[in-house]
Amino acid sequence: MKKIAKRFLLSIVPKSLLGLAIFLSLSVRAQVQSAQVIEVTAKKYEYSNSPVHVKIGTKVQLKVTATDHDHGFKISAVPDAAPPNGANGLIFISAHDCWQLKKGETTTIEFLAQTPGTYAFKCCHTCGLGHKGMKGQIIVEP
Ligand SMILES: [Cu+2]
Repeated sequence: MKKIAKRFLLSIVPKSLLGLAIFLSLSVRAQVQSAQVIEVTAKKYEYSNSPVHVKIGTKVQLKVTATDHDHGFKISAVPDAAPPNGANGLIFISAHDCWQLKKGETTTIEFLAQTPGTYAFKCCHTCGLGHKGMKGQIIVEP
């Protein structure tokens, strides 16, 4: 009786592991496919495509390219007018205080748009007279 049970287990375990592996690879692929790619260029003293509109729950790949000069990208993870202790509404894969945008290079910034609201971003690399006014917004729609 025990032998049969053991044989049964041996025959079924590898199949279920294989099934799990296939399931995991499919779900990882689905997640990669569902990311929305948004291209933004940065130049003195503006960001193209601003305000950027995304739907709640979207995984976003922001591809930011500085075209004329080095620039930077600093974004608030909490929406405008949120309480100071409010939870992050943008969930970053890899959070940075300031992404450095090298002229001619594309920087990919990935996040999940979890909470509706307006998220301000700005240049954080001194780039000239209009630097302080170099701003944009991401609007997460419900
Ligand atoms: Cu700047």
